[in-house]
Amino acid sequence: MKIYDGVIDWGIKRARDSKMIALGFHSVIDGLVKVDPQKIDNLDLTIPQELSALPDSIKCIDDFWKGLIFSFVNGSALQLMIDSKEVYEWIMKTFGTGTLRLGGTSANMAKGLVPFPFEKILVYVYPLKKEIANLFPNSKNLFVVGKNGLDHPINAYDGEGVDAIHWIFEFSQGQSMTINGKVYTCPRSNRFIASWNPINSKLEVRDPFKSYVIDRAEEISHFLVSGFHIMQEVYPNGETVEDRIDKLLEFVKTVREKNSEMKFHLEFASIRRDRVRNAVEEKLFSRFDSLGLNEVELSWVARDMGYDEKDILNLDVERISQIISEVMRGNLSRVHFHALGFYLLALKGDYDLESQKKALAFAALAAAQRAMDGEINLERFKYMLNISEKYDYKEWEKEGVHFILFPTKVVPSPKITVGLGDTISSLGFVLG
Ligand code: 8BR
Repeated sequence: MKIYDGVIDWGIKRARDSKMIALGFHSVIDGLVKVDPQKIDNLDLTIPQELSALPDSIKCIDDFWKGLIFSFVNGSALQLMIDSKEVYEWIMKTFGTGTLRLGGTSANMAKGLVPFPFEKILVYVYPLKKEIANLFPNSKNLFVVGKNGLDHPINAYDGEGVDAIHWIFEFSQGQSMTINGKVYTCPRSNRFIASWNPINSKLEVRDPFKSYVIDRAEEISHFLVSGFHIMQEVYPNGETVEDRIDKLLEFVKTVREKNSEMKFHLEFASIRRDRVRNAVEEKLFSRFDSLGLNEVELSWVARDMGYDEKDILNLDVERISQIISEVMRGNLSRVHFHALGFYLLALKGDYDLESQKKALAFAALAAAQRAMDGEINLERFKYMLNISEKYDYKEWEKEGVHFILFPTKVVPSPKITVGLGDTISSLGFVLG
């Protein structure tokens, strides 16, 4: 079976025939800072020996250093939320914003979808300041809701400033730093991410986006929701993550009442806080149509359900499909799991299997091409067809769930890998 045959033309036509696609609620500025260890030499700190000894968020300057040093010394990626305005101001004063880049799941998805002939990609950006507006691609099919309705972010921004930022502190293998008089060398190039985003950590759906989507629900076919990974368990005003998720559900319900055909996708991302993850699993899985996640994220879901996470991380397909089946006990009818080398798609009910498969193939070509070149270029998709797949295609049915194991194209030395999961999930969902 030739699973990639005719897929490029099919995807382009499918995109052309699309309606409006909405993306919320996580668009942010990434600030890239290349760490110069000479400048932060001779810190007087005790280095946390294990991950469990780290603070689960940054509440003081010492917490910030602990996170950064842990990442530096171990060469392992780490992301922590900043919970204190004083620390945010101190980082801004000490390091500045760094090099600004567009980030956040929704903005990444927007960037990955606008090169295709979709009619309208509507993205939620709050606060929409000049700095973030300027980072969006200059595409005719990209929109935010501004004061005068749909507009490109650059025509709709309101004021200037960097109110929300995800700092990415990058270090290189071989750099060294002196801590408590001892010299440490970074074993592997890596990054430490410190995120300041109190405005969006409540996952609030604000006007004018909110009323626009409710009023124009008929025009929207797909809605992709993300941003749970920056939520807090309890907010300073006493609200909890469960309260906030209930509010989101009210919005989803209102929109569904206006357009029962609209499909909702939940992009999981790295939700590290247990209570937040549990709230998403318990309250949202059964209320969305589609779910997208990678092996690390599914391993957490498995652990929350009482299974051994290692089976998932080792890509044991039988165990992966078992966990997915359990997750699909509610109304969730589509799960797109992605790993390096294959996707596993699970479907329940009324889906057009041919479209779903072609959408996976198109997503795989897009991910490979983006990995190879750094950004989407439709002209170069055809070259990805020559890469051979390492897994065998497989399709089966178990307990009412249809599974498709879909072999993907893997680029040997990728230029980028950040944001690939967002490209894969969003294309698979909107084209399928
Ligand atoms: P996340 O962003 O959710 O981690 O997903 C990353 C996905 O990108 C992987 O699951 C894999 O499918 C894809 N990917 C990676 Br990582 N490296 C790739 C490569 N070199 N070529 C093609 N796809 C890749």
